[in-house]
Amino acid sequence: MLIKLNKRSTPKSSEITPWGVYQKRRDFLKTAAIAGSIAAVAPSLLLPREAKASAFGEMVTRGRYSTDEEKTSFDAVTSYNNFYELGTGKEDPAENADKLITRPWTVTVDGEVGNPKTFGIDDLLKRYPLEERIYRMRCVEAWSMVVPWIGFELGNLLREVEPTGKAKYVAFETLVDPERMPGQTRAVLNWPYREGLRLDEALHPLTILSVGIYDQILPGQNGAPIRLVVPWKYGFKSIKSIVRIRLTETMPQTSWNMANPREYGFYSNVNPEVDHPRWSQSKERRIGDFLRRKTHMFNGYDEEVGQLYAGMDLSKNH
Ligand SMILES: Nc1nc2c(c(=O)[nH]1)N[C@H]1C(S)=C(S)[C@@H](COP(=O)(O)O)O[C@H]1N2
Ligand SMILES: [Mo]
Repeated sequence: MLIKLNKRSTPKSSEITPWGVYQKRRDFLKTAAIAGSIAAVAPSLLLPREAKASAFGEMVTRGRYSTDEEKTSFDAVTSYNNFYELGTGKEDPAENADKLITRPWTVTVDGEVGNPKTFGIDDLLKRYPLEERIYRMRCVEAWSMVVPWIGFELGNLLREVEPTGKAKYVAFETLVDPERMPGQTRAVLNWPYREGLRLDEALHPLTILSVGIYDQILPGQNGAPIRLVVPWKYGFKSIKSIVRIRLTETMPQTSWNMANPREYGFYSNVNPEVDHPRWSQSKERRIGDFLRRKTHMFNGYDEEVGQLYAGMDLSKNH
């Protein structure tokens, strides 16, 4: 069986049809691939190696950069969340996730690009190669998780819209719709939730747009239908339920920086040496563990991303 959906992430009826259609398309592609092999094309060239079954069909490959650390349980990843649009408590997002209807859904990519586009979500789900990336994630609140994301490199999407020579940053926005996002009836943050990256950070191959976890479509509480994942930055940079991506010449505003610039900077790289004004960042508690562990520079991804910040004072650019 290809579609294994946990009860928590069971899609609304509005999602079942597109997924059913999508699944049939995948099955068709597989059949076509096998037919192709009869016409003397090696099947290994058509089907990815290490492909595994998931809600996405057998098209997801184990990506590079995955950690082999023990994964945080599906239950913990989907029941202990920060997602203020669905409530400020850790258990609110799972409770309110059924309100977040994700069809129809579009993502507009515009700004300093030669080829601005609006993508339908079902197109985006099959447009680029999907990979499983098992990443360490660390929240500024000093807890961490290891999450098997399914997604694709943000760079694939950005290259397709052809950034102009002026593009230096990428700004992201979450949906605004108090009916689907009941937390937006309160002004706890300035909606829409906004985040931003420098263009070179956005183009780094570690930076992905995620559409699933644990072989399943992304549950609402984790940012359905599509969210950013930037594993060397504090969790809040990984913006959920994205509807707009805009390339800009100047540094974009971000929700947490607007709310409290002293506590949250634009870069927000995981850095055990630069404490949050109200607490230390040198240690973290992995969800499920009892004892705290050391926090590593750039969340342990320093070899991959350290160069991006050569010559920058990271206590000023925190
Ligand atoms: N739109 C939106 N994105 C968001 C948030 C939010 O409140 N709204 N919270 C952030 C924070 S603080 C964290 S730690 C991560 C949590 O992601 P997870 O629930 O999938 O672990 O989402 C981030 N993305
Ligand atoms: Mo966070």
